[in-house]
Amino acid sequence: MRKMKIGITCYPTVGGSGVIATELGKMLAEKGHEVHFITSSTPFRLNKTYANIYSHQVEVNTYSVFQYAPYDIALATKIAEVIKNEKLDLMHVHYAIPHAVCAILGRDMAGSNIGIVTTLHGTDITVLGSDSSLKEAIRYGIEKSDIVTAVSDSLRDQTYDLIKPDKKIETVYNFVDEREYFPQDSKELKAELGIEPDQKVMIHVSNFRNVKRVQDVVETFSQARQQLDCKLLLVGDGPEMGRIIQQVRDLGLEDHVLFLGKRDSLAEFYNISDIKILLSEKEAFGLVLLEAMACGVPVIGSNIGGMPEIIEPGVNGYLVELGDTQRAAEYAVEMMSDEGKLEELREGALKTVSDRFHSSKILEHYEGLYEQLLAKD
Ligand code: GMT
Repeated sequence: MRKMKIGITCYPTVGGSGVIATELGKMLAEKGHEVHFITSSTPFRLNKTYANIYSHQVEVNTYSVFQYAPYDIALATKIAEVIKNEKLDLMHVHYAIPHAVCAILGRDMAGSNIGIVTTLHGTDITVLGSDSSLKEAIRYGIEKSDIVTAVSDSLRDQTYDLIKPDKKIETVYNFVDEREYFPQDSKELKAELGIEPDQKVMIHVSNFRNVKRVQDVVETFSQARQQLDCKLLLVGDGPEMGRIIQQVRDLGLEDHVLFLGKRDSLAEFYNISDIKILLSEKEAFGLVLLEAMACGVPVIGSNIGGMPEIIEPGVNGYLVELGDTQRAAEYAVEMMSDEGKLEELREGALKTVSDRFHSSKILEHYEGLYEQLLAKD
């Protein structure tokens, strides 16, 4: 395979799309490609120096003549500069707006004809796609990209429904770095957190946005605890946190719920957990499900978005209808009280990751798409 010069633009802050973009860039660089991140700040997972990776930061100046700082224009200008100076072969942008639109403008400014790959991650379609002031820009970003991918069939179909683009959209699933997410013994961490060695643990990881319905997770845990002694780890932070703290107090669960805040390294928390729970009302894929499964943790998810494409009921976890906390609690108790079944589900979770979502497979898929673009030249 020929070595390519690839520009990547994503939101660099914590969030699934930024994680996927950064991990993809790191793995491409390991395979010998030259990767140029063009972002507003260094992506948070790019926390050390890597061979073949370069970071270009977008500077946005504020002038009194502007009511709003022109970030999108500054990004497009930076993309143009990097395309020309570094002689990029292609751009891979994450999110239709603003990133695809900025890449199209940047390519034009540079007088270049390099290919643009756009990956849709979810919020850019399921939330922004319903906003009439943005819909046309999203459609433009999709239609003017050379290749468009979505992180699940569900997101692909939702994009066709909501945006109606005249463009083929290909599904390329999320992946994890299996060298970071794998089953390992974390007994010491369990003790440090004051959890008894044989006490069962449920984990939820999210950005505590309304769509994550963390209140359903707490409600499920509360019902499960009536039948089985267990703890709940809540990892992450976000707008709903105050409401969740109050709910935990109201249910008298303060001693059983551990608020762990935002964490960079999640593998050790998955490795002290028995089940993972994600009851969102919108979830294009659910990267955190894959992270948990890669550590051998089976999952309970809601039957929406991309989750049914990952969760095989009875094999690697269970699906419940949106808001059905009673069923979720029944599954949680069933899973945590039957060691034999839990072991089977653990094996199923690990097998799912290696058979269907292995990073090498996803990476090859993206590289194949890049090759298609270059072959057009
Ligand atoms: O889940 C979030 O709120 C963050 C969001 C993002 O844009 O970073 O995650 C989206 O992209 C992830 C990576 O492709 C997916 O695994 C998440 O399911 C998706 N989130 C939603 O669709 C809500």
